[in-house]
Amino acid sequence: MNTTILAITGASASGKTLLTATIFEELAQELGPDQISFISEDAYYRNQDHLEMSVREKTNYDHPEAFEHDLLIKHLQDLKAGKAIEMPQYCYKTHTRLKETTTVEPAQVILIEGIMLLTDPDLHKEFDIKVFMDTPPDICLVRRLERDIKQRGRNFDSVIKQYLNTVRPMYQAFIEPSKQVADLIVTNGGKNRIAIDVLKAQIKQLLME
Ligand code: UZR
Ligand code: MG
Repeated sequence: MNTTILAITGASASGKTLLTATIFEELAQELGPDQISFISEDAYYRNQDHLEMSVREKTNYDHPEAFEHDLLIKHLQDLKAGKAIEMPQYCYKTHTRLKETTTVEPAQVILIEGIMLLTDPDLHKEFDIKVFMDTPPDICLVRRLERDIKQRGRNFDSVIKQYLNTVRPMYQAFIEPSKQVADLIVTNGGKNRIAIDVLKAQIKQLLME
C-alpha cells in the first residue's frame, strides 16, 4: 500500500488540531473511514512515571527533547510497512502516559499534528506534505488560556507563567525557524476553508499516483 503522510505544525493553540480533525472527518467520509488514520505528536511526550510530580512540573514541554521522536519515527515506518501501532496516550494533568494505548491501523492517508514535527530532520523526512499554521501569537495565547483552563486543568496564573517561561521563547527558538521546512503556510487558523480544500485535493492527487 502507498501511504501519504500529511504533517501539520505550528505554535501551541494555533489551530493544528482543528485543521487536522476537519480534514480527517471530511476525507473519512469521502474516501471511507478505513483509508485514513490520525496521530498526535502530543501522544509521544515522554513517559515520566518514574519522576515525582514536582519534577514533572518543571519539565520543558516546549523543547524537542520532551518528545520521544525515535518511537514516533518507528511507528510511522511501521504504518508505512502495513503494521498497526500502539500509540501512547498522554495525560496533561499528570504529565505522563496512561497505561492504555490507542491502536492505530495502517491506512493510505496518515494525518499527524504537533508543535515540533518539523524541528527534527530524521522525523520530517517521513512526511509527504508539510504544513505550518502561521497564526498570530496573540490569538494563540488567548486560545491557549481558554483551552488550558477549561480542558487541561490549569489556572490563569500558571498559563501566563508557562507562556512567558517556555512557550514563547521556545516558539522563537525551535518552532518559528521550522517554518522554513514547510511546503505550505496556512494563515487564519483551523477553519481556513481554502487551505482545507487544497490539502484534501493534494492528498487525493497523491493517492491516484
Ligand atoms: P498543543 N504541555 C503541558 O502544558 N503539559 C504537559 O504535560 C505536556 C505538554 C503543553 C506544552 C506545549 N507546554 O506548549 C503544549 N507547555 O502542551 C503543546 N508549557 O500542545 O500543541 O496541543 O498546544
Ligand atoms: Mg492541539
